Amino acid sequence: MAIKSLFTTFVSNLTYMNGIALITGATSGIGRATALLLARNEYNVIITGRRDELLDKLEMEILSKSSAEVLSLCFDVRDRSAVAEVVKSLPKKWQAIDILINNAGLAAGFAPIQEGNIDDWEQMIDTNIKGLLYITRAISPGMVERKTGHIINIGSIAGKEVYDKGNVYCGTKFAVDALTKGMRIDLVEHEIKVSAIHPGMVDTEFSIVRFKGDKEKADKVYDGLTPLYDTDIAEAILFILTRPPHVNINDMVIMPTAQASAAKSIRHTDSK
Ligand code: NDP
Ligand code: 8X3
Repeated sequence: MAIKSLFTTFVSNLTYMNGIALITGATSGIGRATALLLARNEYNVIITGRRDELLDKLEMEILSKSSAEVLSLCFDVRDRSAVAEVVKSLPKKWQAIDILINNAGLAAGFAPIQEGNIDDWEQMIDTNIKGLLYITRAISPGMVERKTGHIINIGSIAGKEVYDKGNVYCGTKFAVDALTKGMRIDLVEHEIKVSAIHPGMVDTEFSIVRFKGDKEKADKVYDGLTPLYDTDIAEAILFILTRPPHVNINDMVIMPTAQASAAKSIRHTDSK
């Protein structure tokens, strides 16, 4: 652990561990798996999301499976004043956030541009781009002040390649890719690392959300292939976080072996 981080942990009065990680979108999927893995690897975790009961459940699970300390914060990343207020009102011992995992996000709908639902577009833009910015704007000044920090943005293969009917979701993830590069340029002089992970298909609640609860449509996305699991991405996050101080992983694209690109995957059909 870097001396700087040791100091941060000492002044924050939290039990000495690897630092404090705030994970947005920890109630499900990649965020949830990441919170559990980081807690098991001696990070204290701040878990966030809109579903209070799932935060409570995860908090209990973390406490039962690790010696990490946990703080649950229930808020909507789209609510600019709520984000600012939540960060401003952090209990003293949780204020020195070392790691920010910008994970909260979603795809809503799957339609060609001429038929797209504008409310869906706004939800994706407000969550995936503006929400990520609100959180980053609230937390990065503390990192700058302490001259330490690591921000990991969860982009997507949809931020590297545009696919059929992906339009606005892809647009938001291309924005995450650009913002990651911009943040890294702005924060390098403050010794803050900025990384991004761009996964292909991961079997989470993502497709159920995209298809608005239609489980049959959601299941079809992963039919006949082995997708990534949330733990695969959590492990990559831990790998990125545990590189030595002089190494930063700028960008990581992680795909299921069966998915060569956003649009090309191989599927095995049941011959029976
Ligand atoms: P899940 O739907 O399982 O998890 C999404 C998380 O985001 C939930 O915890 C949800 O919490 C949170 N979230 C969504 N909207 C908001 C909001 N307005 N305010 C606060 N939290 C919010 O999906 P994944 O785990 O797959 O998604 C995580 C990230 O990974 C997303 O950014 C997604 O775009 C990206 N990704 C996913 C891929 C996949 O195939 N699954 C592939 C590539 C990238 P709650 O509902 O409680 O608010
Ligand atoms: C999620 C992966 O390919 O459905 O970001 O866009 S994909």
